[in-house]
Amino acid sequence: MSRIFSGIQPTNNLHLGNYLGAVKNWVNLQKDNECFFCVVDLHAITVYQDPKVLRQNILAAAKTYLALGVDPKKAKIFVQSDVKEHTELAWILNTVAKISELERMTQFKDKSIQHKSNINVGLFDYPVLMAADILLYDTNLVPVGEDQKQHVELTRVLAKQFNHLYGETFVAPESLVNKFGARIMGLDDPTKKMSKSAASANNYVALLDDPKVAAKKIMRAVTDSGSEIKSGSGKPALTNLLTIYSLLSGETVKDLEKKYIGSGYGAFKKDLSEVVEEFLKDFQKKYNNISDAEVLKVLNTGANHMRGLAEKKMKVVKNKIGLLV
Ligand code: ATP
Ligand code: LTN
Repeated sequence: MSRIFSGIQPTNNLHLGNYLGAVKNWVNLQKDNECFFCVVDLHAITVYQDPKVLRQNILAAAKTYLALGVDPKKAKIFVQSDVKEHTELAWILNTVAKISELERMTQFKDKSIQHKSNINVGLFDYPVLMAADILLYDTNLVPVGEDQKQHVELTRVLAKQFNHLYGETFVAPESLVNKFGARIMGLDDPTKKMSKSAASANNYVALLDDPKVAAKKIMRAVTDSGSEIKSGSGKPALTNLLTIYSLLSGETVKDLEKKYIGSGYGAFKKDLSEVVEEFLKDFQKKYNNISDAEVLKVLNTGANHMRGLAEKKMKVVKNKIGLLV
């Protein structure tokens, strides 16, 4: 039994990439591990968020976790800003983190290009807050998509640097990245990852997209040259669509390739669009059945539990560095 921590930013509605790369894994892990799943709202504000929309997105993210199968009886679900120790520990870790290490972070470089007029200190410091999220709870494993591996690596480095300076305090965690589905690509550009903050809504299938609109997005998705339904190098678009199809249907990519021998892209995409449409309908039925009151109760219970753990850990940390406890 391991301690598991992960989180998603409430920057917009969650998309298929977030589900297939992250939450699907969480649902499996909650069975035999101690799991903490967070809505990381303080990370979200490193890019400007409209306050009214952010408030809705925080609840929507938590409802999405529930509707995708995260079970509050098995896992704790909470909002990052409800436990103030995350920011407190982030400050302390700032005194250990090297600017040169943060400058190497790919996400920072990408976001700095995307948000040229708002390259704020929070955007730069983002991985340190993420390290605090993870280290605060003696986390062993961090299930994330491929893009977050580098941040978990940095978390390990910070844990070790802190331990070296002040004595054994933090557990150095490891990332848990699925072999398959860890990097779902954009439907409009299979060379870039599917992202909530992509410029075009045709990049992603949001889990709250109208199922008919989502089906159309699949029909419109970019394909590769040629006409074979095959995955592999030189076929980034088909590899991506086959991955999505396989993960949603449970059929292997090999079986799907066999099934579509001799078919064109049109027939393949039509079937995939139906799989996606059905998945979204089923998800949205569950999502719409969850009231605000119900999700607030889950978040409240989660935050209370996490505060207990966080307060205890912060006492140890403060003591180690010579602060009065
Ligand atoms: P944003 O575009 O706002 O930066 P995002 O779409 O990248 O957001 P995050 O909140 O950063 O989503 O990521 C939440 C989780 O989903 C992380 O574990 C991340 O690795 C995973 N994830 C995000 N995008 C993908 C993707 N395209 N394929 C697989 N996993 C993904
Ligand atoms: N940076 C992550 C979100 C995140 C996270 C975490 C993930 C914040 N804190 C702790 C795992 C563990 C992202 O997906 N963009």
